[in-house]
Amino acid sequence: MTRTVIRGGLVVTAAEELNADVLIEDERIVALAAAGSSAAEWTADRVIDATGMYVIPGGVDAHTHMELPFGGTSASDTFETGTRAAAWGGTTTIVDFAVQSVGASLREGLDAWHAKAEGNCAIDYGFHMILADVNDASLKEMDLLVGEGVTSFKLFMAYPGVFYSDDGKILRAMQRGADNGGLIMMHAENGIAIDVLVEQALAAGKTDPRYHGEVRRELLEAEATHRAIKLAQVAGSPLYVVHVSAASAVAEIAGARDAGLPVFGETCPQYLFLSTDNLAEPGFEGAKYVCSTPLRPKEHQAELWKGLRTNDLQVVSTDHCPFCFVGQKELGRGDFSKIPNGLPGVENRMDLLHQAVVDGHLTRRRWIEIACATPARMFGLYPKKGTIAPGADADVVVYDPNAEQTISAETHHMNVDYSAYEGRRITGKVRTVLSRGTVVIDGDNYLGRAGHGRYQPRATCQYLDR
Ligand code: DUC
Ligand code: ZN
Ligand code: ZN
Ligand code: ZN
Repeated sequence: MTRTVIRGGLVVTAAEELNADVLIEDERIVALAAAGSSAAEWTADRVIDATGMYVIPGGVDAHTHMELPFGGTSASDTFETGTRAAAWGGTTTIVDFAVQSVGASLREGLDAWHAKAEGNCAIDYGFHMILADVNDASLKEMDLLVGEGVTSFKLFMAYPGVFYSDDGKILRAMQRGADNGGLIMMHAENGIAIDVLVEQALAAGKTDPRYHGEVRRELLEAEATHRAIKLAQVAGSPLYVVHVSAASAVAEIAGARDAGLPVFGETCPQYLFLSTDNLAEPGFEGAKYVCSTPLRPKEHQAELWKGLRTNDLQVVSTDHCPFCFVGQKELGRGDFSKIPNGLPGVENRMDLLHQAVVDGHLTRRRWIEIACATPARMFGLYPKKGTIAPGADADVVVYDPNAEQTISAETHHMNVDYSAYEGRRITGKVRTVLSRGTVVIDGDNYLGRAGHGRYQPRATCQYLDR
């Protein structure tokens, strides 16, 4: 048995902050004790000095797309490179999206994603399932997947002809989820209307990246969010709206919650820190910021921060889906609709949200709540993941709140040739990362390995009685 003690730090969880030492035996946290109490007698094989540091749970990023095939290419981070970058950024669990292909079973999709991930991940991982072909057989398969720990299912109101489901299919999947405990996650944008606007924009010669933001109208995010909420209400199903970017969509979610409905909302760092100003950068630079839902005008940011503070939004995940500028984003030169959708971010989330603490948008505990504890609870991983407590996995980050760093593609570890946050100054930096008791990041050294990360079957959403 290996005993590790983390001494002298400020332990921050979603629930409390305390000056405490943390005792780890092998893969688990076994005790916390106030500095100078019984902790003084703990013997250890390894002592990590956390004086002046925060000791926080490893981040849980509940929305990533490693190796996602999209728009004729594939997201540039593999499970190996993407999970290693996540570790560098203080994230110790990801929940990635396995994809059902049209005409194929859920099982085939899930098996394919297991094959991509197994033996390659630096940190622990689980899967959601994208339902791209809702039919009698795939609805039945949902029950089986819930039984084996794939307890959430993403549906798309966007991308006709690719992932899109019509309202009837959505309703049927929601009814099934209401029955089997699977949480329905929704990409809420009216893709049918958007495709008309895309065609009209291109016909009018509007081909630059900034038109991606213009055709994906805020109204069409709000409308789809509203419709998804009503469909979920009809089905008696909870609903988790992914990557919320529009203030009016936040209002729809807040209204539903105020009415007592089990509706949850996620936003992402790109919507909190970037805007349509980035999409309008000169030349083809804006392509770096093409994702869906799209970036919005700056005014929306205040509403997203407010939603996070009032708990109308509960989770910040990245929707990490990187495409290199050279050779991938460039596929859309002369036609914004051919720019692969997605931004890199899995490595930056914990730091950006710490910057939000420094800037006064969030409290320290809320930082941990939206980035660790709530995503773990939402997706059935708590308290194994998302907190620092006896019995929890020893996924622990020693975080230096005073270190200064500058985000840059020159120094990041994601397999992508640009950073969406290039040049941004951050106060705060990851110092040490443990994944199930193993030190994977020690200062400037990577000590992890592909294959350390283990598949995590998940319970159903822990905010709902079952
Ligand atoms: N949005 C993105 O930006 N990328 C992948 C899929 C999605 O819905
Ligand atoms: Zn989406
Ligand atoms: Zn409210
Ligand atoms: Zn996504």
